[in-house]
Amino acid sequence: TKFSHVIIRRPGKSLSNGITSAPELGQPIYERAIEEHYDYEHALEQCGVDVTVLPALEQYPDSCFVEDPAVITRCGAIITNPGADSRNGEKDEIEPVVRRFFDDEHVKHIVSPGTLDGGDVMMVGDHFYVGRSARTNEEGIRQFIEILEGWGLEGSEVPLEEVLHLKTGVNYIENNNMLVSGEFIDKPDFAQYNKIVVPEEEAYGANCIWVNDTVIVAEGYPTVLKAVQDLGYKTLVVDTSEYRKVDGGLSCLSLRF
Ligand code: CIR
Repeated sequence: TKFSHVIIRRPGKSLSNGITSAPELGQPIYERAIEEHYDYEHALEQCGVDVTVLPALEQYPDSCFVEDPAVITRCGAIITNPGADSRNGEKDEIEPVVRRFFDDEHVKHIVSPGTLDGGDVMMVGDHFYVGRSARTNEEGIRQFIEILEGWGLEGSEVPLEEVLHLKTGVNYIENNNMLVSGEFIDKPDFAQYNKIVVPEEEAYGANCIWVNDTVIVAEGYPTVLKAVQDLGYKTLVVDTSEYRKVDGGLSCLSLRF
């Protein structure tokens, strides 16, 4: 795997009204969120990818989390049908952007009653693990796997019990290495990988991204950072604490392909 493109979208002031499971963390502060977003952009640039920056969409508070309305594979793109009502319209905003990179034949859709959020999809080579969550349903997964198989790729379902999205708790950083936390530590689906177990108090830090042999790690998760460095990766650290307040992290903030 090597990525050449990344798509990100600036947060809007409405980010403070994003969906959250952790209101006790307070609302994101726009000025800080923008600063963090610039830092994220610059980290990506250091990984040798071409970064497309989209403008904020105030009508969709969670729209900076571009990972959810689309999944991009090496064979084509899938526009999802996001499972949260307030986010569903984001699919129509991302589609024209995705079409800059793929022709008609290579853009497919998840359609109702199927729902799916890209945050529930984890790519491991040509295999895609798909979390069945509050956002992603059985029919969405069925359609998704059917599209993958049409391209010679494959997928499998992973039922979720605790976390919002699959990648909230498990992330693949290539070379057979997988960061696992909470409910994913003992899941048989991931037994074959070299698992890096993330301690409970650093669970948020499990959401790292691999971008061309550099792993970007969230700031403030020293055990995760050291474990990734000990595996021999180059690392970059980015503060995503404003996004954490609305359940967002490093992977949600970009589409990488
Ligand atoms: C949401 O609840 O949809 C947003 N507040 C956070 C989305 C995070 N996205 C992701 O994990 N892929």
